[in-house]
Amino acid sequence: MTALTIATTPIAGQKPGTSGLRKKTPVFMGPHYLNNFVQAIFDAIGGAAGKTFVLGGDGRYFNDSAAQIILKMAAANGAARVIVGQGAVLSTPAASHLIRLNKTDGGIIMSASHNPGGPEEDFGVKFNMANGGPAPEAVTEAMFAITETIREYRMSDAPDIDLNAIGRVQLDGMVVDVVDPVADYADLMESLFDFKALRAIFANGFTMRFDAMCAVTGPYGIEILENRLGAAKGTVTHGTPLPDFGGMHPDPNPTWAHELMDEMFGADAPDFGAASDGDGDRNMVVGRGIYVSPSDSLAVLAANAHLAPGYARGLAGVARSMPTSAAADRVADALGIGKYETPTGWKFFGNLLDSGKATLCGEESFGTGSDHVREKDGLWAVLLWLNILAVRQQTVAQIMADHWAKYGRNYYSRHDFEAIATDKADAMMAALRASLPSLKGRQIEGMEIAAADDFAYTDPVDGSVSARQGVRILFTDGARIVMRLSGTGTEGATLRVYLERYAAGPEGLDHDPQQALAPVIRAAHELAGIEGYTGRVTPDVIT
Ligand code: VG1
Ligand code: CO
Repeated sequence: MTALTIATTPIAGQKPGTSGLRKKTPVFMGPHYLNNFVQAIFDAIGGAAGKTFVLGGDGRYFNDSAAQIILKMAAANGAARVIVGQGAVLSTPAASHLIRLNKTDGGIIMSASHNPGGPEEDFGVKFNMANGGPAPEAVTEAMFAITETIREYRMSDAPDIDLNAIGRVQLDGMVVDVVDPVADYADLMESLFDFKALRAIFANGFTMRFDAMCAVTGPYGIEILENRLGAAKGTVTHGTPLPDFGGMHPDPNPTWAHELMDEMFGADAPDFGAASDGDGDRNMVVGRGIYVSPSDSLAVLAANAHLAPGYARGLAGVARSMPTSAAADRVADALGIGKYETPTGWKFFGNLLDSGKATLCGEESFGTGSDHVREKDGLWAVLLWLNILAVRQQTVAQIMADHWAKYGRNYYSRHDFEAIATDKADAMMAALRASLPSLKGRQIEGMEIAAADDFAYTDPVDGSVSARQGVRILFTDGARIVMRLSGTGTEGATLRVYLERYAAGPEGLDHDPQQALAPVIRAAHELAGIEGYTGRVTPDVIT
């Protein structure tokens, strides 16, 4: 067995987006494509020699062969040891946990997350640092720069190893530890939540549906909910991970998790419903007859986290991405704790979590997490909700009503316009950005614009600045429009329009969000000229 040095040439477009490099699977499977990017990862972090990494993915098509390539490249680059989930599978939060638990130098996660999988769908790779969190912008930019000049990569010619057998093997001088992907993660959950109380509610007839969407959380959900907590067999649906997610779009929102929505709004709905995404870091929470928006979920979790043993000491602070509603800010203010507003993408929470400024973080895109790992964590959010339900002995609908009565309600929705021609989307955003300086004071739909800008973030820990993170239009009554282009899509451009309007109560807290937001939606279309630039009027996905 030899470590070979293989000549290559740069491949255009290997620029990581919001969360790693995502491309169509055939692109990733093309000659040298994965190899160039993996070499760039190792080079960008100062080489792999003597280091230990974690490796796993969400099990989508190409996951297994990609793992063999990455292992052989790690070996040829001199890595000492790689910890791999059995079958090359790890949920993103479980990978983050293993990086931290084993004090490794980082990890490679193979996933395109909520994007569909399969031979013609999407694949992705990202690197997480020793803190367990996604590489910050400075590191992903270094990777991209290396892909633009790369001339060679190193890879062992050793044969494939058996990733299905748990245990230790050698690969060209490197140790490979194949581990149970679920056990350590399940233990971590047991250390944070009151499993005794949760077992008691299930024993007393509490019912739940967890839709794993044929993605990575199936085995995690079955082990934790059914085996450890005693929820009825069949509580977890779509629990067998499939390389193409059974043809489903593994994105837990009302559109793509419609089976769960139908059940939760039907006769005989369970008490609680939830779903997770391709790689297990997202969550959708639904009560019987009530959908909980992710922004509201973050606020409710922040207000009630102290009811779970892992957070009994209270929270240091709450962080949310800029497009996420301000509902969590109201809770932070009431608790007298810190609140932070970051750009979209979990990598921006890392410093706040590492420095102890924030304990809970969340995004409007069905992501919530805490300082237990450095990724958002779908099952964690579900378990925290369960713990809160067990202590409060109320329904989800009652908890939401109480929350809005106390804090008021931030009506919120996101409208996505997918696969727009990139030049049209860029032209629209450019015109919108150019109009920002003239918007202040303008009246529209009976509202007055108080401010308009392009969000820039200065990290309070390391001082790094991230500019152009999304256009914000703020109204004097607290309403808000945010617009940005997606950094995770693989086809054309996706325009995300984030809409928010605050109702203080006590009246008007139970409207349909789309109706409550109607003037804000009309204002967004008019201010950006969405139809004129893109030809689109109706969003593809509303969450
Ligand atoms: C989207 C979400 C963002 C999230 C990212 C990764 O990014 O909006 O909040 O952090 O996906 O989530 P974008 O750039 O497409 O808006 V995951 O679960 O796909 O890793
Ligand atoms: Co995900």
